[in-house]
Amino acid sequence: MIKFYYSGAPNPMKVALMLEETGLPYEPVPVDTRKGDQHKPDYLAINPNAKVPSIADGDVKVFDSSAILMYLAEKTGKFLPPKSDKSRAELLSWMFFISSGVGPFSGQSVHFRNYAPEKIEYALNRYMYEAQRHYGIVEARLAKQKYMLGDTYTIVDMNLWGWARLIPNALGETYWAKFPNLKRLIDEISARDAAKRALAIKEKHKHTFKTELDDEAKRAMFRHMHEKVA
Ligand SMILES: N[C@@H](CCC(=O)N[C@@H](CS)C(=O)NCC(=O)O)C(=O)O
Repeated sequence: MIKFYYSGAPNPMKVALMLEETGLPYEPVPVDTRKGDQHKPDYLAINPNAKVPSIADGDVKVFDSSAILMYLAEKTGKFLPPKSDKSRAELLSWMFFISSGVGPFSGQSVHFRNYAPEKIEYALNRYMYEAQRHYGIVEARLAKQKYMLGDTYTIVDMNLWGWARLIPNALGETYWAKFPNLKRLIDEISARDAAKRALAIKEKHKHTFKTELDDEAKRAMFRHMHEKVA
């Protein structure tokens, strides 16, 4: 059975959605990143990057959410576009666009808005601008078609759902108004039974995660605060 190393954060939740959509049997294993579980040697053997999510499928280990989505889609043959060079090129382009753009810029935007000890105007504007620019590109695409790759719901939509459903947190409450087509897609995905089950894994398995962002949590997740390298 697939072991799914997770927390309730955006990147693990898109993999939870895919696992639930495929119906593959899996065992969720909590990784409490606020307690530093991600740095334990046993976990680093699965994900040397010390982040969630990752999966172990027998002796196959996969880390990074987009890689896991691709792995599960190829394993099951589900939630992929129709087979053609053109579709595969679109799939790869949008998967990488999300993992190298949407995810990191949204994450940094949240970090500088909510967690940075000082409010640095330049960083706030830079990350907010880039996050919005990326969502704007997605919005223009979704104004013309139902899903990211056309008429079919695929892993690209799931990949987007991970971060985009948190737009009010990443960009501010008012920003949904700017991206009505993206909101339409995210609402549609959130209403799916698989998405509801994904977001309820914690409760279903009675897993608890630390919620306080105290010194232990900051040491585990924001290691740069304690190590000056620049
Ligand atoms: N590129 C990675 C990023 C993973 C990532 O940043 N995960 C966050 C949760 S969304 C995490 O593990 N945070 C804890 C930490 O940074 O220590 C992916 O897409 O899986």
